Amino acid sequence: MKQSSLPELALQIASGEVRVVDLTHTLDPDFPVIILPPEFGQCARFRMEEISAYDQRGPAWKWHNISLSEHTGTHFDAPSHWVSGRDLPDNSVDAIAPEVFVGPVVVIDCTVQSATDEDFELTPQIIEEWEQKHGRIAADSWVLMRTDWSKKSGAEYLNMRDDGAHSPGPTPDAIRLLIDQRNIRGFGTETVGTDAGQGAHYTPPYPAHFYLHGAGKFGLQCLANLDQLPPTGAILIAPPLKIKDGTGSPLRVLALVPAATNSSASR
Ligand code: 23J
Ligand code: MN
Repeated sequence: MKQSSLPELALQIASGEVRVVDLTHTLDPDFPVIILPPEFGQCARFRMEEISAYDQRGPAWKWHNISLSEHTGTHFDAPSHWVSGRDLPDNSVDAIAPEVFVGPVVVIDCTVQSATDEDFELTPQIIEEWEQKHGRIAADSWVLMRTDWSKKSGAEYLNMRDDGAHSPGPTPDAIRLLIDQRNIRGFGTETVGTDAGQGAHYTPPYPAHFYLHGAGKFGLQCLANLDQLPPTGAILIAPPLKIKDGTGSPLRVLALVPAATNSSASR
């Protein structure tokens, strides 16, 4: 058996040869959460209250109680989140095998199109053009849709109008291609959902959620710093909290990036 190269990896991280990139937004009460049509239950924002701060409530310590939704901030979606995945085995965050929380990631850069089209859709054709440049997406990869949407804040992030949110996302056919033809591990975005802002209007509604989770695949939303990732060659580390029967979880998402490939990151 080949000798483990883990000691080498530790040295590469220490020397900066392999960079650790944080793809996570800070948990902050001001960070927007998804707003569903008013007839549905709603997602809670992050909240934090002080228990003590080196004072009479606790003279030598500071700590907080926090509350939030499974789907607040940068977060992971498990198959049990959607009705299509409700009967799959091991479909909640506490039951998923830990080895799938570490794996290869590719990034499809849609920043140019998303800058001028707030409803930009990732299509099968764009995926196939990306593959002509960067190679076929390997099975069990994470696929991230880069839009630079993470650089927006406040009302511009959700971009709500009378007819709902306007933000980029995949077409149903693009998601089906990634699942049926490429057998990806999951799909991630910089926006508040894996679906486009107008995703409720597709059949089925929210097709990325419907097809991904029905196939036992995962989602990542509200990612940041995708501009620091190469199109291929990075490793994603994305373990959700171990919430009993949890449908998702806020988490710290990290990427291991070989320094040599930094220059191939677009921009
Ligand atoms: C519930 C209903 C629709 C959507 C979502 C949640 C999410 O985006 C989510 O955070 O998983 S689109
Ligand atoms: Mn979610």
